Amino acid sequence: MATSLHNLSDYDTQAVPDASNMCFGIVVSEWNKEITGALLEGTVNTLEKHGTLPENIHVKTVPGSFELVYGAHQMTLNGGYDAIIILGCVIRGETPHFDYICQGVTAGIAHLNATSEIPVVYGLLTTDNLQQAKDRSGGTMGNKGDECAVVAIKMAKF
Ligand code: DLZ
Repeated sequence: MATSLHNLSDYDTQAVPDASNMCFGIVVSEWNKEITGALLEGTVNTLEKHGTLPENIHVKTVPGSFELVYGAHQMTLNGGYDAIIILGCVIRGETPHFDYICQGVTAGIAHLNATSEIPVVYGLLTTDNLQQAKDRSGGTMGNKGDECAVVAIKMAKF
């Protein structure tokens, strides 16, 4: 959880394994593209910062966050990845749709982690408004994409 006490881009670089021999799959949602594009940029930059080759970072897009589970599942079936990262942003609206999407994606990714051999990293921003999403995709709270990249590298090494 991003709080005023924790910046999503702050981490101990010494504690991150070398990622030069690792291969990652990223599934990114087109909904709230301004935000998910910034998440993707942070993720890719941080993976490369720790040695991952650009050709070993495979990015696929899906229409919305609800489709992230399907995309990640397909990547686990394809194999060849050390870890998979999903990136999405769901912003609360006036209907319960927000809750259904968040619950569906969260349960789906948890299920994949419990049943597949490849770790799937949860990069879903769930915010009350656009400003909170901006704050967490390269703004005042850092970038969730940086955090996801570090988690993916650590889980690949697990
Ligand atoms: C329909 C919908 C709504 C209302 N809001 C969002 C959102 O804030 N973020 C997001 O990633 N996707 C949203 N979607 C689209 C759903 O995730 C999904 O693509 C559609 O319900 C079709 O399955």
